Amino acid sequence: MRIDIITVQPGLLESPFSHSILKRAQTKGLLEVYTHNLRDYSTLKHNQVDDYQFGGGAGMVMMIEPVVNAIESLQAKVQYDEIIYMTPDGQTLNQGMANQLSLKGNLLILCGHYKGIDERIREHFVTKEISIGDYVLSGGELAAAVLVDAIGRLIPGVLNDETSALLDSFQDNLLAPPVYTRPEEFRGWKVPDVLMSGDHKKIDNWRHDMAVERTKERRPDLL
Ligand code: 6GU
Repeated sequence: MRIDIITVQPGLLESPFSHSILKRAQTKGLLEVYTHNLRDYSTLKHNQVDDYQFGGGAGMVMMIEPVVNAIESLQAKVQYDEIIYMTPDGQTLNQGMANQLSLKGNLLILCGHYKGIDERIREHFVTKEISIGDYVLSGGELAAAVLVDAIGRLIPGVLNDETSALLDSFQDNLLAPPVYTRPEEFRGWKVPDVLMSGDHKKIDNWRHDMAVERTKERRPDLL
C-alpha cells in the first residue's frame, strides 16, 4: 500500500511512521508513506496557502488552488482508491473502517488546518471524510498519524502470529481480555489459575468470557 499525505505541517509527521510495526511494514516493502508540504504547491507570494473566509468571520481557510495543484500532481503519478480529508466533522474512525481501508492499494490523505478547507475541494475531490473522535485537534496531522497506524498494522503480512490483530480489542466487537506475564506471583497477587493450567480449550473459553464481561461493563454499546 502507498499512502501520500498532504499537510502544512510535515514536521508533525516525521517520526510516527519510523518506529515499531509501521517501520517494519515499510522495511518489508508492504507500506510506503510520503508526506508533501502544501506550501510547495502554492503559486502565491510567500507560498501562501490560506486566506480569509468569504462572508467574514474569524479564522483562515485553506485555499483551493494549492490543494488542487497538490492533488492533481500526485494523481498524475498515482491512481488513488480514496482521497481522505481528515476533519472533526468527518465519520468517526472505527476498527471496521480501518479493516476496509487496509485492503486498498493507494490512499491520499489531506490534513485540515485553520478553519478548514474550501468546501469545493470536499465536493469535487474528497471521497471520504474521517474524524478520530469528538474533540478538536489543532490540525489533521496527528489524526492522520492515528489513521495510518490503525490501517498500516492491518495490511496483510505486516503482523505475524505474535502480534496478530485477530484478538485485538474491537476485532469482533469485544474488548480484549486481561493479559499477564512473569512472575506468576508478585506481592501475593497471583495470575488466574486457568492461565497456568495448560488447558488451551479452557483458556480460550476463559478469555472469551472475560472479553464479554469486560465489554458489558465498559462498553455495553458495542454488544
Ligand atoms: Cl481529523 N482533525 C482535527 N483537527 N481535529 C480532530 C480530528 C481531525 N478528529 C478529531 N478531532
